[in-house]
Amino acid sequence: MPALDICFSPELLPLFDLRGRVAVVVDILRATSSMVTALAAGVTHIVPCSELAECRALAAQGYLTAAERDGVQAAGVDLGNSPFGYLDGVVPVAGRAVAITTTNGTRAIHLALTADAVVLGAFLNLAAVADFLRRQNKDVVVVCAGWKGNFCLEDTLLGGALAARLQPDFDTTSSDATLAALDLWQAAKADVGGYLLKSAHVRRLNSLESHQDMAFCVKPDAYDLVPIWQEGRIV
Ligand code: 3SL
Repeated sequence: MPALDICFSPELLPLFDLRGRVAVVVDILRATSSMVTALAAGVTHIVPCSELAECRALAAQGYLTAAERDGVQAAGVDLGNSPFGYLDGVVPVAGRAVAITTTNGTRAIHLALTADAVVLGAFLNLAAVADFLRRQNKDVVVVCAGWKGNFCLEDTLLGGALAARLQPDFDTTSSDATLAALDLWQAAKADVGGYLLKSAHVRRLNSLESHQDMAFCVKPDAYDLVPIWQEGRIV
């Protein structure tokens, strides 16, 4: 039976051997939720960039640019990191490619690339990711993007929700990290949005926009798609 483990922070990734495993990168608030939404809104593909300059350089090749640093949209780009940026029609996104850089999410994607497959997980596509993982029948590591190397509640909750969805087909009892995430999920699942009001990132993003974003990002199973890394891009 394949096993599901959870890496609470990219800083812990050196302790994991991702070869032979599927990595599910999660940054619920908000990078992976926004990327799922972007693809659902008709974006053709996404290039996750480490640096703003890299992102801006791709604008010359016709890419839309999206960038967030410390929770706010960077200067001189088309989009920030709100999922509503892909839905509100202010910037038409259907049929366009997006170059994106964010504080933690895009970094976590790059750090996970030694895995056999790298997919993006969010509450928005939880059922689709669970179905995908069942078909792969490989060990899974949920890579939480965290915040600047630190543990965060929202990504860990997604790990617990995914583990719960994969029971009893996956081993979710061998790793203390997975057991802890499952306990956290039990505590929060009745009202994920309410639970996350106390999280550091929601307090950090203490604005109307971020509360709307959070309410959207915790909706389960809104989109039936699994963003996957293929040849330098997320499709
Ligand atoms: O750090 C990231 O990758 C972002 O998701 C953070 S924020 O929610 O856009 O502030």
